[in-house]
Amino acid sequence: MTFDLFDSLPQLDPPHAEPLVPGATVLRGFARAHEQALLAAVREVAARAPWRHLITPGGQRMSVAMTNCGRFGWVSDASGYRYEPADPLGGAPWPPMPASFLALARAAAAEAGFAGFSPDACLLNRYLPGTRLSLHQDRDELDLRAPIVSVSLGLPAVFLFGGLRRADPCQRVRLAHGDVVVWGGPARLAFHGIAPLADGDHPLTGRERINLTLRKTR
Ligand code: MD3
Ligand code: FE
Repeated sequence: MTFDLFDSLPQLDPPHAEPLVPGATVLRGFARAHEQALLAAVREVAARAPWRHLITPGGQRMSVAMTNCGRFGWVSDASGYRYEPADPLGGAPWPPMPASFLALARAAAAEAGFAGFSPDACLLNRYLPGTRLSLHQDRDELDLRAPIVSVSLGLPAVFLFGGLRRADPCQRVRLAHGDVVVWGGPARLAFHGIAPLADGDHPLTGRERINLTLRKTR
């Protein structure tokens, strides 16, 4: 008879890489070993730079709640989208990048073929049941050769992944707790979004999904 650790955890696959499209790699379960440290760091960031619903330049309140850490943070308001060194709520610098975020992002990027990734910003997104993120491109960073590393925590989501034109067809990819995705090369400017979050109850986050995106903004 054979027995290993995973036999006792039937719902968990061992971490493994799945190529998605050229330039994009899903590292299933890559963050699972660090879930407690990552979630504790998320709470520390949000204690200093609270979750908020940004307003798009077109005047819409975003359904996803956001905050940032690192040297720069992504903000949106009536004057547009940009990276700022300070939190517009209060004017203090964004909280420092937690060591756990940086180490995970660097390891994931290297695993996907982007050695030397050096993010200077992390956008944190919080989804509750029903929250969505409509199709968009991430193009506010100056160095588009650097990848973006995304970390999914808590409730699972359906990620929509299209092409370089908004009208291109979308693949639907399930992103679950602990999944890390590295988006670089030809995938870096692809349109993407998140379908409305289904209700659920995650053992570590309850009715929330948290996504971290680590970025090199300049
Ligand atoms: C593909 N976040 O913060 S992460 C975002 O789950 C964002 O919160 C989603 O899109 C989320 O901008 C998706 C996956 C992701 C992040 C950045 C990308 C995919 C990407 C940049 C380029 C291409
Ligand atoms: Fe995005």
